[in-house]
Amino acid sequence: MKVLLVHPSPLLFSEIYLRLEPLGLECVAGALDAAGHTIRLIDLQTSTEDEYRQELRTFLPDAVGFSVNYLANVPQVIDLAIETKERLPHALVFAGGHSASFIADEMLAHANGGLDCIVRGEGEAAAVRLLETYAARGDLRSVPGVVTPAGPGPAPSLIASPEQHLPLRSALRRRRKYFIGELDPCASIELTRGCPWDCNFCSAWTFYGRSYRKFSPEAAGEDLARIREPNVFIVDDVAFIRPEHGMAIADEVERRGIRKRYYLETRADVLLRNREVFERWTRLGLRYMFLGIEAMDEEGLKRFRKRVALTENERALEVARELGLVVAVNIIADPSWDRRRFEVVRQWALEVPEIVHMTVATPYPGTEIWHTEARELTTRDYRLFDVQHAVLPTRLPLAEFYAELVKTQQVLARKHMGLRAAYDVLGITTRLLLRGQTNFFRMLWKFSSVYSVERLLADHAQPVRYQIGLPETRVAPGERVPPSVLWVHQPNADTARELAGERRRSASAASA
Ligand code: B12
Ligand code: SF4
Repeated sequence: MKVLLVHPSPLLFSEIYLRLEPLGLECVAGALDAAGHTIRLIDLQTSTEDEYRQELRTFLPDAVGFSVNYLANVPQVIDLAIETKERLPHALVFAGGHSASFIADEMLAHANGGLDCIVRGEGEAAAVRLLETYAARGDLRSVPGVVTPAGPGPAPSLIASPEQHLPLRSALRRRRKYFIGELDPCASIELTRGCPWDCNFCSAWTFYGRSYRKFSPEAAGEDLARIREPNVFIVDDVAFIRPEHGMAIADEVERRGIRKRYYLETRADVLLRNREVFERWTRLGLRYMFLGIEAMDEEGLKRFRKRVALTENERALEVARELGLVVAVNIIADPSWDRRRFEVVRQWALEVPEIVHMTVATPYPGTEIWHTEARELTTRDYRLFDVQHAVLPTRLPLAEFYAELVKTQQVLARKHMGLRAAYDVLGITTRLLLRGQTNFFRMLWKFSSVYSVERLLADHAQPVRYQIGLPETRVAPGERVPPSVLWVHQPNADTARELAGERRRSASAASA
């Protein structure tokens, strides 16, 4: 079958700091390719909707699959799905991905026949089964994870091994458009899948039923060796949780003589516990690290169920500095913040050498706070659920809240601009421009045109055609939301074992 896979357009956040390849879609492409299908992949982060229409006309796909990892992309995908169904009534039109998995029924209702089904959970095996079933004119509801307008099929099942089909990176054009900061161009890779923690604002763990699976060092080495780009973003939610795994991949990287520069994300307690692994990876090319700090006080950390102490965050920043890493951290601004809270963050951000990002606390489907948040949503426009807009009532008038947010973002951006001067001294921008890599350079100048109070307020004033549904299950703040309500993949024996092990390790690290 001819299959066209589509990643939607970028959102506010990725207009500035980074643009990354659609790895999940490439994984699905890898599995479909191995099953004998002809694949094309179009990424609307780097192509236009007109180019998409052109693909429909020239390629005439039998099936079109959209990736919906982000709620804010839902309206665009619904519109494109409806249009696709009109143009190619016999093609199977489906969607999958992180957000689609949490709001499958809702998306099918919005699309009103434009989408034949949603694939919940991991896409590799399910997409292959789906196309087989469609080709045989079977009932799509026989495929695990599939939800159709007529109802759901069996529950999604975790694939036996995520490394069975490596991502089909060759399906993606314009690869030089992907970058993060000065890591330009930059590819992405997975070394593990899932997260054993359970922060209440996050849906990474609820998607995978709190499971945590590792790619074998051989598969990780093989995938890395296939990457042509000199820079690599490791997409794992928490990198190098298990030190022996991080070391075994490092052995493999050394054995193969792979030399890249890396960006990864991890937690403060993992960095403190496995310092020697990160140290070794800095020798292999690790340059940038994102640490999920989230709050600047114990109370905030507790509120997010981060399971990390403030002192650990502080120590982890020191360790990262000692290792010579450039560290980015994120602080979550709550809509209840007043001017003073923003001012405290601004002061702190100026005092620390780290790159500081700020997002706005946003409950969204798949997270516990979606079910426990007592405050009423002030908007149900999917496009505003991008953690850059306030979707809960702000204590300050909205325009003033945004004025504080933008002022803070500006202070943080000026630090980036300061970095620009440093990069110039180091010749980084010149070198990149000489190689024709302009992504990083553009990013340095774009900031003020993207982050402005007027633009944020104008986003709230747009007409809303598709509204996000409200949670059916409400739970009191602090109470647990049952996995049957929250989780896409249900727990299995491996999950339970991994969790028990992680709790033991955390407890012994805390008492050490
Ligand atoms: C890399 C990444 C990004 C990249 C974007 C990458 C890209 N081009 O898609 C960047 C850094 C830009 C990014 C930004 C944001 N991200 Co992000 N991101 C991730 C991260 C860490 C990894 C994604 C990934 O590549 N995973 C590996 C691949 C293999 O998995 P996958 O994409 O989920 O794909 C699998 C399935 O979902 C499914 N699938 C996916 N697409 C399709 C399509 C079809 C047709 C089918 C059948 C199946 C299918 O099959 C795939 C293989 O099994 C995830 C966390 C995670 N663990 O997934 C968060 C995550 C997806 N991001 C999240 C969020 C909140 C954001 C932000 C809004 C805020 C932020 N500060 O992080 C921004 C804004 C996004 C935007 N578009 O502007 C949330 C999603 C929440 C939500 N429901 O909306 C996640 C889960 C992180 C979290 N901790 O909660 N992100
Ligand atoms: S915020 Fe990070 S540590 Fe917490 S559950 Fe999400 S991915 Fe895991």
